[in-house]
Amino acid sequence: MKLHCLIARPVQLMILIALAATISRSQNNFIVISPGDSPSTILMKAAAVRPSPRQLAWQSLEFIAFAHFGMNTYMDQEWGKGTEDPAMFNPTDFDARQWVRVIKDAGMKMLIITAKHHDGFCLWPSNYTTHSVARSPWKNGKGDVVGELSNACREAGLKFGVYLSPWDRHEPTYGDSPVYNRHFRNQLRELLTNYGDIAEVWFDGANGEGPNGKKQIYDWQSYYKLIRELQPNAIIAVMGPDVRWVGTESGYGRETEWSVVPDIVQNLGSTASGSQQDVVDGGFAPRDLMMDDLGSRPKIMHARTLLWYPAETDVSIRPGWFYHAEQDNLVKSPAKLVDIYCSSVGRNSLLLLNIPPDKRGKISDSDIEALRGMRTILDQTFKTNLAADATILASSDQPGHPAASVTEKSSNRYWIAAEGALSALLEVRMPEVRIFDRLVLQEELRVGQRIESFRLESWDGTHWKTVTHGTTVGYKRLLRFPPVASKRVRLVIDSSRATPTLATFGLYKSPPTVTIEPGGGSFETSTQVQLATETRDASIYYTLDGSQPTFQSLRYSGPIELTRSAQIKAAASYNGELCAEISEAQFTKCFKVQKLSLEKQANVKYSAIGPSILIDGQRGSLDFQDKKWIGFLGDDVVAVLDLGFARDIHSIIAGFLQQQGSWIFLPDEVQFSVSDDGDRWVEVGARKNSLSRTESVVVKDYTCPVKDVRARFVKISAKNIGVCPPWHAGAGEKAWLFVDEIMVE
Ligand code: FUL
Repeated sequence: MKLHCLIARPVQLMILIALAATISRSQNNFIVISPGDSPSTILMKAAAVRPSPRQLAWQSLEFIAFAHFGMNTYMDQEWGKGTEDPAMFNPTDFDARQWVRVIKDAGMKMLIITAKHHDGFCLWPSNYTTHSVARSPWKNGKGDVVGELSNACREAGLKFGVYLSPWDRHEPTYGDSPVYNRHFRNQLRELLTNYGDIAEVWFDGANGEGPNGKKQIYDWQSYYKLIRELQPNAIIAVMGPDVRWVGTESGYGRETEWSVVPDIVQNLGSTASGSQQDVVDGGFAPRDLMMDDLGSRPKIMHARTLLWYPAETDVSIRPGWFYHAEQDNLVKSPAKLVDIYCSSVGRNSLLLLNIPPDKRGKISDSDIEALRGMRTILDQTFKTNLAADATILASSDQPGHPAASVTEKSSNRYWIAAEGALSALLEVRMPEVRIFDRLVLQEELRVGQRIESFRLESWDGTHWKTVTHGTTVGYKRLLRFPPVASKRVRLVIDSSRATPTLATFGLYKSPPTVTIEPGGGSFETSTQVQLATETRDASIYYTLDGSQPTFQSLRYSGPIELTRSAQIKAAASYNGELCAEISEAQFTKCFKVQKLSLEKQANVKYSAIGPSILIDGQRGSLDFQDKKWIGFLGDDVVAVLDLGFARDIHSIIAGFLQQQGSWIFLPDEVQFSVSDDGDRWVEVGARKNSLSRTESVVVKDYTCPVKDVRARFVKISAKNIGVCPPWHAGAGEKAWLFVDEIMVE
């Protein structure tokens, strides 16, 4: 038995190596699994699937922009009906170059415009419909958004792509399948012939007609054929064969993301075995793309075909895909955008970030500011690879592929372990102890995706300690961890589908952030707050009024004594630069509340941790889902606070939220009463709402100053508007009332 094993192993290895050599010569972005293939053959076949040249070029763009702009921008809606009057489309200050500047400055490499969304309104003067810019007052019907954008992109060296919605709620032929397919191809042809190079065609899967609506059978194959004929380098994304939707619109990709996935295309097996054509163009029909895992071992073992089908993560910088002034306060923060970047680009996916221009036809200031902040944090973090000058040792390598390749900046080389190795080790020796908290790895995709699990270890003088670990790497893997100080680290590749390769190894340090201690809360008379950074030679600048810290702000020199409510924002300054990541904490001066009771309980969906959230000193943000708000559907809020004993009261404050897009409205009126015994109440004031119900998202405090009032109990009664107003999408339905925080000073 033993002997058999000893003999069999090298023989098996040789067979596998021979097989690997045959497979690796195949340059296909798909491979057929034969019924008798063993698990190791299947793994090797998976590792041999390569991106097509257009997929490879697309992947290296990393970060690209989406712009949802069109009739919906002017109608203030997300999905138009197709009956909108073209006269509504009228940008007052359309500026394609401004879009391109903003997108380029943010580090994005392509712009994809919604040339036609579901409402059918075309942003170019299509010859096949009257529902377009040609019928709008903008530039007297002579304007062409697609034209101006494609020119501006070309001028600035940015790639250009188009979103053309197959679902068209305006086009009368929609539902008459062959006729509409012809119409759709005609429009596609216009876009693909009149606007220079098109790098990506984005087909969306939405079809909201419902069971009783028009049933249109899309002739996808004919669309793909036309694209390949007219723009052979264009990527066909989402409802297309080159790139798949990551499966969520949150901006967060999978921890384990394989670009090689099985059987996601119907009829692929038969198409592949019967021809040498570009198999992914045949019989395409995506299946469930929302699963947690699409391509790991258990998923590929029973596949008929494996293909290169990488993920694209689309997400909007705002809650909506289109611009709504109401959402100007809800733009994702720089830190959130960085988190999204690390969880998409950093998880083997491409990030497609939507920045919807406003009614002027320009990207709004709030979005520009968020993008700038994000770019600064990314630049400050990834400026210097701390392993760039390290000595790299590998468990093995191959001629022409030394370990040192992984830190070479502008070389095409990559490291590859010895033929047949399925695990490997890279040791990185830096000239001195360095502090790092980010790891960046890249596989060499020209030879496929192979690594299945890895870990980073650091040498603490006596032991190797695990710093972080992961599964897939692919195009890029970015991992964040608490700062580590060491001069020796090693990357242990525990498992790989074929000989491990690596094109990039990078260690980075994110700019220092400030910790605020305590992290916020309420206090009665005064409180002390301490600020610190993990880097000793960084200084700290801060503000107390919620404004952005600058070099002109207060410089931290010791504990801050607060005697008034404050919103602290702080940033570290390091190497002469102010770090873009801002820390913040809220401190509220108010009496300690012994007990708070609500006359009517909150709606179960928005009851947070319970009524005590209303007096925890932490204010609800502009995000109604932040678990700090308490929500009431159709009901009023009546809250009674027991201060424990009689206090001299100067003011009573209650905060409310308005976000009418989510059916949340400010109360019309809030009444404030006090009592000595919790039984007999005296009203001490009332505040009416002065803001319009159409007003954008706001948090509003209803403040009631009082004089010569001494009491133990305080009551706040806020009136829900009852039902959504007649002009609102939810007209006549129950309205929400959201409250947080209640403070008595
Ligand atoms: C979805 C569409 O319905 C949205 O409006 C948006 O265009 C998004 C990117 O795709 O399916």
